Amino acid sequence: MAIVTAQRLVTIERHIAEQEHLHPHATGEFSRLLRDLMLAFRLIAREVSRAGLNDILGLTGTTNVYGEAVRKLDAYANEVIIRAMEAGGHLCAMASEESDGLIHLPPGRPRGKYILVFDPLDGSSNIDVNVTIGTIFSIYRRRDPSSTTDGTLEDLLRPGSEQVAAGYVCYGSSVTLVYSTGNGVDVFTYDPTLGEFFLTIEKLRIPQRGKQYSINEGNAKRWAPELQQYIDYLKTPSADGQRPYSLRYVGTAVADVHRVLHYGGIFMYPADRIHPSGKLRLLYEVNPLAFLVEQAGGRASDGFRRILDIAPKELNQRCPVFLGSPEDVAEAEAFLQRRHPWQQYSSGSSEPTVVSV
Ligand code: AHM
Ligand code: MG
Repeated sequence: MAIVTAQRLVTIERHIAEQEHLHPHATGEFSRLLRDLMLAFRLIAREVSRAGLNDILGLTGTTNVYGEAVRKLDAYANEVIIRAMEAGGHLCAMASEESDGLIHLPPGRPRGKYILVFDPLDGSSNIDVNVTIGTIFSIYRRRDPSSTTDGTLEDLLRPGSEQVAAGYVCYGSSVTLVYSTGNGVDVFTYDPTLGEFFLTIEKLRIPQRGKQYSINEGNAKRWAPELQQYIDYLKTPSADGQRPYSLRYVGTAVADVHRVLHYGGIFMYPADRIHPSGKLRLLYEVNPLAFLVEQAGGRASDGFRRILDIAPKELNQRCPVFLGSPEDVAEAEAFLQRRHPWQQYSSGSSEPTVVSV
C-alpha cells in the first residue's frame, strides 16, 4: 500500500495559511510562529545532511568557512531554534532539553502569548554514526493571554493535554515533518533542492494494532516482572498468527515513534530498577509524541494513566512511556496492571499452559 496519501500539491506555508483561515479570529501570530520554526528546521536539516563532512572539510576548528564558530550538532540545533524564535515577538518563554531552566528572551522585544518547548536534537547517541535523529517541539498558550511580560515556570508546567500544537522533524533517509494543531496529524516531506516541505500524508491514522514492538531490551533484567511477561507474550507465537511480534529499535525516540505511527505496534521506554521514571523527559519528548499519537488515533500511557493528563512538577521530569496502536497499548497496560488473561498462563512455551497454583 502506498504510504503517500496527499492528492494536492501543498507546501507547509500554504498549509499553515489554510489552517489559519479555518479560525476567523486568528491574528496570524501562531502562523508566524510556525513559519519561524520551519526556518530553524530547514537550517538544522541542512547541517544534519553535512554532519559527517565537518572533519574532512576542516570545519572542526574554531571557525568554519563562513567565519562562524563550529559547534556540536546538538548545540548548533539548540542555538538555531533559539535565534530563529527569540526575537519574533510570538513567544513569552522557551525551554529546551539542551538549556538549563527557562531561556531568557532578549530585552526590548515584544512578548507574545505562546510558549515553545523543544528537544533540538533527539537521539544524541546516533548523531555521529549517520542514524536517524530528530527535533521535537511543543507549543502552549500562556496562562494569561493578555500579559505582556516574560512567561514563568508555571506557564511551562502544564499537562500535555493543554498543548496547542506539537510535532517533530525526523532526519532520516528523507527529512519529514510531522505535526498537529489538534486537528489530526499531517506529514510533510522536505525537498532539499527547493527548500520546501510538501504535504505527503493528510490526516495520518495509526493502525488499531501492529505487529512490531520497540524497546531497549538490553534492560530486560531490570524490568518489573509484569513487563517481562508482556514482552515474553509478544514473542510467543499465537494460533492466529498475530504473534510473535518483530522487534525494531533505533534508539532515537523520534524514529521509533515515526515508524509506530505508520505501521502500528508499540514503543516503550519503561521504568526499571535503575531508572524509576524511565529515561525520556515528559515536557521535551514524551508530551509532544503522546499528543501526536493520540491525534493519529493511538494511545499514550505511562502504564497506569494517560500521559497527557500528568501535571508536571519540574522541567526535567521523566516519565515511563508506552505509546502506539490503541489495542497494543491497552494490552501492555493490562499486563502492567495484572489484568491480562494470559498472565494466568506460564510463559516460555509456544502454546500457553495453565500455571498450577
Ligand atoms: P537524548 O535526548 O540524549 O537523545 O536521549 C533520548 C533518547 C531517545 O531518543 C531514545 O528513545 C532513548 O534515548 C534511547 O535510550 P537508550 O539508549 O537507553 O535505549
Ligand atoms: Mg532527546
